[in-house]
Amino acid sequence: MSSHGSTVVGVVVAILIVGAIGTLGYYQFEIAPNQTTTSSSSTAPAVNCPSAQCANVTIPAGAGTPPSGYSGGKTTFGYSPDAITVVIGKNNTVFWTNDDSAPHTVTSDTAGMFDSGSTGPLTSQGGTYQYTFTTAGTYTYHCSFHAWMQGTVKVLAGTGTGSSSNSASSSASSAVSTSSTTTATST
Ligand SMILES: [Cu+2]
Repeated sequence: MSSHGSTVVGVVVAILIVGAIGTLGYYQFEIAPNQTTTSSSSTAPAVNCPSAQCANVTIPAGAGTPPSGYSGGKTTFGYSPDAITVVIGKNNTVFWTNDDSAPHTVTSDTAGMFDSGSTGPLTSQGGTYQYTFTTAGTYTYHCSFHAWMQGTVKVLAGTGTGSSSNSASSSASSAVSTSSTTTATST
């Protein structure tokens, strides 16, 4: 009677142990890999500025070599487009991408206003840099490595009053996150 009882207890304990191992195995092989995937994908997306909210400027391949016939001074070669016009509250974040193998910078001609830096993100192919202009005006910039590279950003004041432009910018920022998700998926 007592030996039969301890056999039953032993079987129950064995079932509990098998169940616990099975649960651990399920966790390691089914749940844990998903957590790994989640953490790696959160580091993956680079900053991508949606075209609807940004003005995009590309530094094309070959920009590090002077244009043919170059005889010094600044040219329209190196930033594409070299001159852009943006509107505050609409597309006043300018987003530069270096498609060239040579290092470049986006350096404001107004000292200290903005500068991607001589060791900054635009020194790598595929690197990006962005700056948001908040005051109307015309701003010129250059590449600190290549004398022929000169760009211009003309910033226009947005339309509407202060309070309505606030609501416009908050709806605009939700549009930013929506389309950056789209961009990350298509990349
Ligand atoms: Cu350059």
